[in-house]
Amino acid sequence: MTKPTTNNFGIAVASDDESLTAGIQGPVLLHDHYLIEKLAQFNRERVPERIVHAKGGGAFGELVITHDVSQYTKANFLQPGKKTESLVRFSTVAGEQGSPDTWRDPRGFAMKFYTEEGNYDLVGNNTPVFFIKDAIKFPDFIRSQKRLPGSGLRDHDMQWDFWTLRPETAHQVTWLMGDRGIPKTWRNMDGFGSHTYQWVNAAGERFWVKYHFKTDQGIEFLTQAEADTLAGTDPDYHRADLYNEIEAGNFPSWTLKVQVMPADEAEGYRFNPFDLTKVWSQQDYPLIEVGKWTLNRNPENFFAQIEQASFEPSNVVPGIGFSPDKMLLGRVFSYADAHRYRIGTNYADLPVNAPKNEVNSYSKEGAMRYSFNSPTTPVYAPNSYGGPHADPSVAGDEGLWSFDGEAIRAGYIQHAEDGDFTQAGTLVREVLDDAARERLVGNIVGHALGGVSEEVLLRVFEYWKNVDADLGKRVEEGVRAGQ
Ligand code: HDE
Repeated sequence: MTKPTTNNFGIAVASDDESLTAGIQGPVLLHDHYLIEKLAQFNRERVPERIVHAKGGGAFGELVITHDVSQYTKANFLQPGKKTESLVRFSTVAGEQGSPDTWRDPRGFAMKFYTEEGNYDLVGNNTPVFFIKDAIKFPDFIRSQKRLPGSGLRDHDMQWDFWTLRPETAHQVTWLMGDRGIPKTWRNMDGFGSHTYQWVNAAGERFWVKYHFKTDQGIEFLTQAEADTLAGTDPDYHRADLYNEIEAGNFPSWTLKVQVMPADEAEGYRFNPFDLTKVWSQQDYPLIEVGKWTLNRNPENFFAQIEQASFEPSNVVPGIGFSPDKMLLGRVFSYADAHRYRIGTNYADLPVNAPKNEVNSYSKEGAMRYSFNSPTTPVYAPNSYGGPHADPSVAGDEGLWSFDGEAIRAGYIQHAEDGDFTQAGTLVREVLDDAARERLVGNIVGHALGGVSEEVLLRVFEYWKNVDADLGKRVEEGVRAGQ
């Protein structure tokens, strides 16, 4: 026999099948408060979906530091031998919650590390770069990738209109239209912090750093045709794969590596190291191995632990800091703002979001607040009654850098080899093999034939010729042949 059903307040209920009526087929009675509780609760089961990255899935795991990077960072959880519990959420970007996992899109790769110094969130993607380089463009960019205001339909013309009017998108669009645009599973893709972050060691020396999570399962992708089929037959294909593999005890893992640039090398580097549309050549800054990150536990409840999970680039711990990357600095505001709106003021209280170490915050009250300090802890600082005090000797400085103080709206400083198309061209000519280039052309042609106007098409051909003359020529020939 199972336990007796109760209402939300532990009171046993008589039926889950019959509403209370005045006699058979009589009026339903208002004081059937359990009927009302069920219907009212049902109406309120959703929180607003994420405005981007709405469709996803995730799991818990562990980061183990296998190499010594203490010369670069004092972050406690990055010291040799440290083990830290972790949460990840993988996602697509533009699709809504019910959209297929296998649409062509970058994949979100949002990681949370429950460190002894507070939660460290590294909220990246499966590509090392991004479409734009200033947060002010983000709403425009995302709207161009979603739906037309009139019909509510997605529109390739709108996507290419935006991309071809903002040439800095070329590097990311090359990644997007290539094999990395549709990973075979979330286990078969790399993860990147994407931005340049700052590491600070115990001596206060500063380094710029790029994170790489190299999949130990190998990079594998779906062709456009395979992905289109799965979008219809198994729209939750990626979510199911991760869940089932972990259930079966096949724990996926990634090797964490970093590129490290001493702070004083940034100014002279051939690319602006803070421009999110650019990578650092691994010839210039080789990958340094740091640790092993393994996913080994599924969520017990998808809504409580994945839908309500909150990740924020503002969560940095001592030894880690920000950088002049304007996209990162915009995100440092935006994510906590999104969580306060989407989940609620006290979202950090939810078990999946709460740190494992002690919270000595002066935050209090607000909707659904249930954690609180001792009755004698003052609710203000400074105070004379033993309340917590801010202590710079244990706090990190979140990354400092030198700059001139004039307020200005300007782009990035142009370095020797900076250019909107240079790294995309390098990717096409030096990284992709013939077969991958062939698939890239096919994916671009297929997408461009999806209703893009002639005026925009002419810019699309120019855009790809700027990336690589031969590629652009093949794209134009392919589109013209398909019209
Ligand atoms: Fe996001 N992004 N983003 N983003 N992003 C969100 O936060 C935002 C950007 C990324 O699984 C939102 O909780 C701004 C880059 C991931 O819960 C929102 C800018 C990268 C996730 C938001 C960017 C990302 C998000 C939407 C331009 C890769 C899902 C709901 C400055 C490096 C995290 C939410 C999860 C989610 C803002 C650009 C990755 C709106 C303002 C670049 C993986 O706050």
